[in-house]
Amino acid sequence: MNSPLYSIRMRSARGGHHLSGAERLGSAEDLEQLAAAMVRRALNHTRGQAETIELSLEILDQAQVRCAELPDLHTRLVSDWRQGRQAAAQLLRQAGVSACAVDEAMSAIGGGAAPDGRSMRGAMLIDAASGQRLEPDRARGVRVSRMDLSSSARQALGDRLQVLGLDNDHVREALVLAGKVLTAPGIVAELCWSDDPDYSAGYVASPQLGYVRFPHLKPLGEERGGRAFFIAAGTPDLQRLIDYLETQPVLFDRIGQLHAPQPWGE
Ligand code: WAQ
Ligand code: MG
Repeated sequence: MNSPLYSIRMRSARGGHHLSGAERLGSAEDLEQLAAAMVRRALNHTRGQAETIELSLEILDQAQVRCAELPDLHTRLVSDWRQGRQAAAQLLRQAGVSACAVDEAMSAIGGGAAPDGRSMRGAMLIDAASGQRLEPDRARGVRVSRMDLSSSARQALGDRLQVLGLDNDHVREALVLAGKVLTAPGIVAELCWSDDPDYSAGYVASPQLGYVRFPHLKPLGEERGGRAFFIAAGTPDLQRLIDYLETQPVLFDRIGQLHAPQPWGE
């Protein structure tokens, strides 16, 4: 019998504004180390040193934990963020997102999707056909949590990412988050780029395309980033989708294929 899993979540803020967050799963003996790493991270963040750090830990109902496989990872090389956004838009269209929904997502993330013009704490939900924003709270958005890699999958992923020069927190965490989003009912695709000023990469993910990263989706130094989850038109129960994204525990115990970078347009 495996030892019970806990969810551990962190959010940090400075001057009343969200700085960073993190979410992991671990057994009781992992929790001290995970908490210490989260605190260290909040105090050494490129967006500033945290003034408040909230940690929340809770045991999960083991029967609820769903096991899953990570999406395949691709890197498409683009020369700058403008070409990156064009390429990302093209993939989103291919995944079934309408042109107006793509435009809505790109301009919202690029301009700061929260009402104060900053980054949101979580993700937007966007109707993939109409482009309408559906998340109930435009500052908070929807925070995906309660997902992680099993220890053997973490090891395997680290080994494979290292070969590609991609073994960093951004890639690991984004792949796991996108992986959980793709298991949710009614998700057509996801678009993301980081809100960290020193990290310009982002990705498009969809059930057919997998996780497709672009080294540039924004200029370096830019702090506006975010996420958009595109929802199939007419998804009947939005609240059920939000509950799934926020609370359903998902443990990735298998990794997908990790492909070497390829120039966009080939
Ligand atoms: N749930 C929903 N939205 C989130 C979450 C979450 N758990 N965490 C962050 N966000 C949203 C929020 O609006 C942030 O401003 C935005 O995403 C970016 O978060 O392959 O580092 O943690 O090289 O800065 C993607 C590319 C990196 C990785 C993404 O995101 C790669 C990244 P960040
Ligand atoms: Mg960030």
